[in-house]
Amino acid sequence: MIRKILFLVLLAVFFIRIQIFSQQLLSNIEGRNITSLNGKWEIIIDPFNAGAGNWKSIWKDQQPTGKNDFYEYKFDKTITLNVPGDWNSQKPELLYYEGTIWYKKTFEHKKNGTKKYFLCFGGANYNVDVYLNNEKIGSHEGGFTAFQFEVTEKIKEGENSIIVRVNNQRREDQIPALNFDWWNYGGITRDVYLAETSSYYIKDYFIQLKKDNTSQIEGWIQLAGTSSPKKISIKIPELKTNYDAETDADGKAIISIHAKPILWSPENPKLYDVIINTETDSIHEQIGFRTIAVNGADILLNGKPIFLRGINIHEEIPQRAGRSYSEADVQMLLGWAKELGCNFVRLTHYPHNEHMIRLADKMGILLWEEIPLWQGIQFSNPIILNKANTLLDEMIERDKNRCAIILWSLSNETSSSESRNRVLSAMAAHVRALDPTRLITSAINHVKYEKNQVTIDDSLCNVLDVMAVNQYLGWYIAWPAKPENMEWKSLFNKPLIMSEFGGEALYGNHGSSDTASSWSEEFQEQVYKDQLAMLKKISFLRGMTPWILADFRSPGRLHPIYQQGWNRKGLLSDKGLKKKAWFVVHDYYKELQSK
Ligand code: GCB
Repeated sequence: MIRKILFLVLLAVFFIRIQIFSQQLLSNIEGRNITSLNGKWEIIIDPFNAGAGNWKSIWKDQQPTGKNDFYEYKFDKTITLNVPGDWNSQKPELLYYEGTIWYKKTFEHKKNGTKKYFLCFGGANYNVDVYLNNEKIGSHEGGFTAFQFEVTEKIKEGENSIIVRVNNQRREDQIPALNFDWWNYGGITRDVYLAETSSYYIKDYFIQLKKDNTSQIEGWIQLAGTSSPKKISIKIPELKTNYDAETDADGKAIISIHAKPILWSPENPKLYDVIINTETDSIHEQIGFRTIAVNGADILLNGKPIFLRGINIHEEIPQRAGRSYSEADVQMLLGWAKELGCNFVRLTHYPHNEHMIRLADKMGILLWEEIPLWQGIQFSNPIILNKANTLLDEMIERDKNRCAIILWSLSNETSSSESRNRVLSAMAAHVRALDPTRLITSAINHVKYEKNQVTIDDSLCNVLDVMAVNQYLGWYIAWPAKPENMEWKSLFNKPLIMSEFGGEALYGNHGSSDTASSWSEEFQEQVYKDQLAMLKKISFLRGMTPWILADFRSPGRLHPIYQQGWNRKGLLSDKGLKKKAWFVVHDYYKELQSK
């Protein structure tokens, strides 16, 4: 009996995994033939999820047909939300909303029988069901990764209707789980497109410098919709390369191109036009070439040691108190990072929208990208590893050709346990198999404090390339000794990034520099001065990302005067104004740059 139950559980897990893995994204959506479905979508707010049952069945979008017929729902052109965009910042009554909203959009379509069509969502938080012309075409779980559905058979000539059910309720078996320190923005938060491809098409590709070799470009091109060999070519005009290859029975071609590109770096973010052609399809990309590696405690960019002058950024525009989603939004966020003197950004705590990653490539800002595996995760639940690996797949599938990204991060602040170690080690192996060219990290917060000594001893570091520690000495933890007398040790000969440190201050609030409850700019400034006094002495420190660029909304921040639903650890206020601590970091980064 027990064996039978075990078998059924395994079978269920296997099928869920198959369902989750059926994704596989068409990469570089904006480089395709696309029609935007952004704009106003009609909505129905459904806090009890009543429209998902047989009784109301909102996805059927039924209209009364006789005198005795009626339906207790209706999409209406006067009740709309903008897509992309979170719902919380668009209507006051949705500020704290956690539940279901149904979205509807109609669009005209001219069908070409020789083409294939894909409905592509950049992201929607958190659980989503998608219906095209009243038929379900798929589901997706996870608030920060892209998903797509092929709709070639279901799309019609003339008017089509998309209905999407989005539900952002927090649950303990989700990633993130019940608690997290940011706003649970719901909705279709990123761009939506209809993409058109030829019958066989370039689905995906991975084009990078070979690890540790700056004159060999390697990778693969994956076609879909064909099982016979097809010719492909890759042109990089500036490098005068024109590489021809043929796909195998799985539609894959391995590429290896001898070339000597100018190497991409923050100082010279050189991108090359790359054009991939098949007989029926063509894709244009911009790719930068660089290597990234570690050697003992050093991080090597293009073979040379680098110090990462970083900052943490949430995907939020504080002045609008809403999710960032556009090119203009990310220009502001990365513009601030540049002004601060950064060459590196930690994209907390989830994959940000694709505009962000592409702009970082252009601006020369190195990136750390992570999945929202943030405290309180149910590691002992067998479903969690599948969900985490799926998020890693989706993140890496979308961003693997962006040279700005040097670090994939597995998690943030997890406590050591048998199940945590097993899950995170399996995730690390999964990432290495997907992308052997980049480094792996994870932000830990369990270090050993003994008087003036701090020891990094979390065994998770064994599977990482770069250690990362979040610590709040001077804020959540009182200084056990003078900051300049603190000594850091590590059981591992690896580079360290101080991935979080800081304290809170309300902009414009002035007071004591030695009393945390003053919430003053002076206190926060002192935390930064003390932290730098300590950080400068850590011999294996190779980067830092203070917490955080700007104040951000978080429902758990309850102080009625100083917080009002905002985490106030920003170097910038919720209006984008510079607090005193900004200048401490800014001046230190300037000093580092002049060395
Ligand atoms: C942390 C978390 C971050 C929080 C921050 C804080 O350790 O990683 O998500 O926002 O502390 O402000 O407490």
